[in-house]
Amino acid sequence: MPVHFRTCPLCEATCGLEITTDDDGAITRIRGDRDDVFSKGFICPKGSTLKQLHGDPDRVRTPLVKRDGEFVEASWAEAFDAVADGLGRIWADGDRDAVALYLGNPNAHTLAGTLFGGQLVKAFGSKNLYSASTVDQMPKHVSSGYLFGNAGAIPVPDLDRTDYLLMLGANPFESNGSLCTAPDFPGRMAAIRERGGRIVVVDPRRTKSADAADEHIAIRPGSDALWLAALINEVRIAGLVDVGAAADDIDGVDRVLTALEPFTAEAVATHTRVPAETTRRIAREFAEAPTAVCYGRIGTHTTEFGTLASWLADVLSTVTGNLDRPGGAMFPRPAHGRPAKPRAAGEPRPGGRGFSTGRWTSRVGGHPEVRGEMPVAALAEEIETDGPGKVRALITSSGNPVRSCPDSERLDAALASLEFMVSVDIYVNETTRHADVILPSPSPLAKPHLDLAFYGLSVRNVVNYSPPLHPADHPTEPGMDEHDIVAKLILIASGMGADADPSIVHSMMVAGLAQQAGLDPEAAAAERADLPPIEAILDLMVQTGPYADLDIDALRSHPHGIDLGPLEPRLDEVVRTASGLVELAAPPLLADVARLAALLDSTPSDGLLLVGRRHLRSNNSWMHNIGVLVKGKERCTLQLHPLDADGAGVIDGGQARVASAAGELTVLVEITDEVAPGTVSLPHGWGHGVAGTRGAVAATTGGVNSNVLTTDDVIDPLSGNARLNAIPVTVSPLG
Ligand SMILES: Nc1nc2c(c(=O)[nH]1)N[C@H]1C(S)=C(S)[C@@H](COP(=O)(O)OP(=O)(O)OC[C@H]3O[C@@H](n4cnc5c(=O)[nH]c(N)nc54)[C@H](O)[C@@H]3O)O[C@H]1N2
Ligand SMILES: Nc1nc2c(c(=O)[nH]1)N[C@H]1C(S)=C(S)[C@@H](COP(=O)(O)OP(=O)(O)OC[C@H]3O[C@@H](n4cnc5c(=O)[nH]c(N)nc54)[C@H](O)[C@@H]3O)O[C@H]1N2
Ligand code: SF4
Ligand SMILES: [Mo]
Repeated sequence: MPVHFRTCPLCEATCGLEITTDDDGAITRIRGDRDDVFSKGFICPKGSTLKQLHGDPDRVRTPLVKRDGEFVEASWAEAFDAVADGLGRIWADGDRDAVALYLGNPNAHTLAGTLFGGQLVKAFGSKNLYSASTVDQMPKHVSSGYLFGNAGAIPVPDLDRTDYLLMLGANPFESNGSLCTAPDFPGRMAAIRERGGRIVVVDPRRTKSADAADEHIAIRPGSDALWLAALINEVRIAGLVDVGAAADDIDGVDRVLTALEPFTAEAVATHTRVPAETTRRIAREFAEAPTAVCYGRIGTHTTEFGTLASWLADVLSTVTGNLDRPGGAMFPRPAHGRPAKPRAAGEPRPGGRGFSTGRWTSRVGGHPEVRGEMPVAALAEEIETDGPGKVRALITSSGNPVRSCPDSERLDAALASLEFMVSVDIYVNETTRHADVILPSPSPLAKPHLDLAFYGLSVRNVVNYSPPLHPADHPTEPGMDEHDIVAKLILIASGMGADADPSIVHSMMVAGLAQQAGLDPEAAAAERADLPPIEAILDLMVQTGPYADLDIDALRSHPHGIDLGPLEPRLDEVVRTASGLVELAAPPLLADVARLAALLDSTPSDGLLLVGRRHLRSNNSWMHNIGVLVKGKERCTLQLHPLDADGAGVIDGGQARVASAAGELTVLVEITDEVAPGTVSLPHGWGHGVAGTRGAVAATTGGVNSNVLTTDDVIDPLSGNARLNAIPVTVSPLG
C-alpha cells in the first residue's frame, strides 16, 4: 500500500500525518506520523478527517457562476471571464477602493495565501483590505510593531524549557495552540509539570487546559490588561524587577513601571475578580521562577484592550528577565527567513524603519489603517454607506465573515447588496452563497504545503514540506491549483486580462526573491526551470535562508520534517525600531494606558458577559460538514453558572433568549460551574443550513451564530481588532 507523509494544514500545530492509499490512489487511512520530527505521532480528531473532507460530495469541484440568482457550473475560462467582466465594470468608474478584499484564516495555512497574498493585495491596490487578523491576532502584531519595530516578530513561549507558564485566554487542549506552534501542546504542558515547573491558567471558564494546570484563576472577562498591569506593578513593588542580560537592548523600563503605578493588586481586584493576595503571589512566583513566560491568546486579544493586554504580557516577561532567553519568550528562526547580519561586540544595533499605523483612515469610521488593513468590524458600514470610495465589490479568499465577524447579520445583509462578489473557497457557505463567482481550490491534500507562517511561531525550529497527494487536475479535484487561481486574480487586477498565464506571476516571484537575496534573477530562474513553480520558489527561499544545506531536494527527501534545533536568542535579528532598541514604552502604548486607568475609577457592571469557546472537533465555522466530527450531543450551547441560571430563571436543556446590543438568539441552555458566575459562553461559527448554502451534514447540525450578538462598534483602537469576548448580554427564559 502506498504511504504518504504530510503536514496537517487545519490548525497551527502542524502535525505530521501518515496517509495510506490503495493502488488507485484512494485514501484508505490517515493517522499520526510517528516519525514526524515535531509531532511524533500526535494528532487530534480533525487530522484524520481530511479523508472525509477530501471525499466530501458537497465540496465544490467546479467553478460556479451565478446566472439569474442560481449557481451554474462553468469552465475555468468562463469563470475568469466573469470575474474580469464583473470587476472591470467597477474599476471602469476609476475607483480602486470600490473593490474590497477579505482574506480568511486558511490564507495563513496555504502556500497560495502565504506566498501570493502580498502580491494579490498589491495588484488590487485597494485601501479596502480586510482579513481575519482583525478578529484575531492584530493586537499582537501592533504591540510587536511598537516594541520591536517589527509587527511580524512575535515572541512565543519556550514551552519545552520554561519553568513557569502563565497562560491567559488560551485553551490549547481544544485549539491545539495559537501564535505558539507546538504539536501535542497538552503533552508539552504535562512535561512542564513533570520537570517541576508550574502552570497557571487564567480564564473565566475552567477549561481542560485549566484542569491540567497547577492553578486556575477565573478572571472577569475583558479585564486581562488590568490584571497584567497589576502583576507588573506588584513585581516592581516587591523589588523583583530584573531585566537581565537584555538590559542594554531595552529602552523605557522605568517609564512603563511609572505609568503602571496606579494599578495595584487592590485597585484591580473588583474589576478582575482576582483577590489582591493572589495577584501579589503570582507576581512573586513569576519573578522568582528560574525562567517564566506570560502567554496570552484569543481571550486577551479579542477585547477592547487587546493591544494593551498583548503588550503587557510581553512587558511582564521582559521586566523579569525572560525576553529572548531559553525558557522565556523567544523568537523562532524559520528556514525561509532572512539570515542574520553579523554585528561586532560593542557595535550598536542599527536602527530600522520602525512601525506606525494610520497612513490612511477608513472612509466612514475614520479608523486608522493597521498593516495596510482596515478593521473588518468596519466592512459593513463601508458597503452600506454611499458616496465616493463606497465598497461595491468584494473578493473573499478562504473566509466566512458572515459567521466569523461581529454583527454578522448586518454584514450578511451588506454582502447581499454588493454589485459583484468573487469567492475562492471549497464550500458554498453563509458567505460564499453571496458570490457571483466561486473559484474552488483543490482539497488540502491535493496542494503542496509548507507552513511558512507557523514555523515562524514555533516552539522549535522545524521545516517540513509536503508535495501534493494528487495533482490539481486529478478527477477528484477542480483542475486548477490554488496558487494559480490567486495568480489569475493578480493578473486580472494588473490589467493583463482573464487569459494571461499564471507563470508570469511565478516568474515575478522568483525574480523578486532572487533580487532580495542579491542573486541574478535570470540565473536563479534558469537553475530552477525544471521544478514546479511552488517548489522553485521554496527552493530559493530556503537556499537563501539562515540554515546551510537546505534546498528543495533536502525538503523532499525528509518527509518527516527536518528539526533545526531549539529556539535561540535572536533579538538582534528581529529588532527594527528606529533606535535599534526594544521600545518597551513606545508612546502609542503608553498613551493608551490612560484609557485603562480610567477603568479604575469606575464600578464594573454586574451584568452577564459573553465569551466564546472552541471545541477540539470543530474548526472556526467550517469542518461542520464532516459527519464524524459533528455527530453526538449538541455542542453549541449557552453555558451558564448555576447561580446565573437561577437568576435568569432558565433550566438545563431548555431554551433561552440571549440578547445584546447587536441582536438576539434562541439558544440551548447548559448549566455548568465550569463557567464563573457572571460569565456565559457560546461557541462561534455555527448556525448553518441557511438558504443558498450547500452542506447536507452542516445543515443538520443545529446551533446558532454567536456573532449575531457581537457588536461592530466596539473595537480595540490601537489595532482595530473586534471585541468578540466580554460582550454584555441578558439571558431570559423563552416565552
Ligand atoms: N465570536 C467569535 N468570533 C470569532 C472568533 C471567536 O473566538 N469568537 N475567532 C475568530 C478567529 S481567531 C478567526 S481566525 C476567524 C476566522 O474567520 P474566517 O477565516 O472568516 O472563517 P473560517 O471559519 O476560518 O472560514 C474558513 C473558510 O475557508 C474555506 N477553506 C478552508 N480551507 C480552504 C482552502 O484550503 N482553500 C480555500 N480557498 N478555502 C478554504 C472554508 O470553506 C471557509 O469558508 O473567526 C473569528 N471569529
Ligand atoms: N479545535 C479547534 N482548534 C482551533 C480553532 C477552532 O476553531 N477549533 N481555531 C483556530 C484559530 S483560528 C485560533 S486563532 C486558535 C485560538 O486558540 P486559543 O487562543 O487557544 O482559543 P480558544 O480555545 O478559543 O481559547 C480562548 C479562551 O479564552 C477564554 N476567554 C474568553 N474571554 C476571556 C478574557 O477576557 N480573559 C481571559 N483570560 N480568557 C478569556 C475562553 O473562555 C477560552 O477558553 O485556535 C485554532 N485552533
Ligand atoms: S492538532 Fe491541528 S494540525 Fe494536528 S491533527 Fe489536529 S487539526 Fe491537524
Ligand atoms: Mo484565528
